[in-house]
Amino acid sequence: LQLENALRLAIEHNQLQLVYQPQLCLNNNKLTGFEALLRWQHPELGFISPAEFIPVAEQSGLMIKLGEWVLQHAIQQQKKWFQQGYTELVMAINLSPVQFRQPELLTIISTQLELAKLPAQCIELEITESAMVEDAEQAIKTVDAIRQKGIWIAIDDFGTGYSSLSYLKRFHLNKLKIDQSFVRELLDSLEDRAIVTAIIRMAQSLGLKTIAEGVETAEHQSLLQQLGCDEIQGYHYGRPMPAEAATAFLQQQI
Ligand code: G
Ligand code: G
Ligand code: MN
Ligand code: NA
Repeated sequence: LQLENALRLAIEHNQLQLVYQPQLCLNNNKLTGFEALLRWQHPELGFISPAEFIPVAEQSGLMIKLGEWVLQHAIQQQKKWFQQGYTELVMAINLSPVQFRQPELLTIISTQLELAKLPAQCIELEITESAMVEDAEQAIKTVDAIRQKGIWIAIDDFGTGYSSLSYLKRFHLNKLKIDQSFVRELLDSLEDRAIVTAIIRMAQSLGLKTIAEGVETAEHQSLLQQLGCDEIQGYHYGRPMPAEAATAFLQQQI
């Protein structure tokens, strides 16, 4: 409850921050965009991880407000970059299951995009498998409505949820984000290599893009490239960084 109240105040008083982690295309070695990630530095409690406060937000009903805050700020940042001429960049935004099931979701996103005068292709939504298992019929409709708008959908933490693979057929998705738990020991573990290889092959056959997360070394990157993975994200290419640092990172690209 203490954390819940603190979070409510933090949202009201703008104490939250978004950081941006770059994503790299392995086919042309170019930056494709950034993932927006929440950060919370509490004046007394110190740094609190989203892994800790997102579940609190989900359980307390704060997630809708927090999710709107994230959408608004990520899209406003994207607008700045778009106006600076980075018109091909994509901003990946995490959606919690509660947000995904919110009936007003598409209206909120459309309004934010219109306010920022951004085309829908400028953002991509990351949802987890767990968002799709409950009420699959409704979830398919939501995914289709998002896709209809021209917004891409990536499945976050792919391979770690409890859902069956049948949803890959039923949902019209764009991208699988291979969870970092499979990437971490990719060089040493035959099992992880087999799993990652299989995910990439399956995605290719289904016409889905792949991005591997948690890529921490050049060796990981080069193996993923050999395996046919489309994109990577991780400390090797770039850490999550505040907007100013992300802008500097952008400007260093050739
Ligand atoms: O950035 P970090 O690894 O600390 O994030 C931990 C977890 O919090 C990840 O699972 C990430 O998806 C989640 N997370 C970070 N930012 C957001 C956000 O804006 N919305 C949602 N729903 N989850 C987020
Ligand atoms: O939304 P998602 O569950 O994908 O969250 C990604 C999380 O992984 C973020 O919290 C981010 O800080 C973290 N992260 C990003 N790159 C790396 C990495 O190379 N190694 C590790 N251990 N964590 C990473
Ligand atoms: Mn994510
Ligand atoms: Na993930």
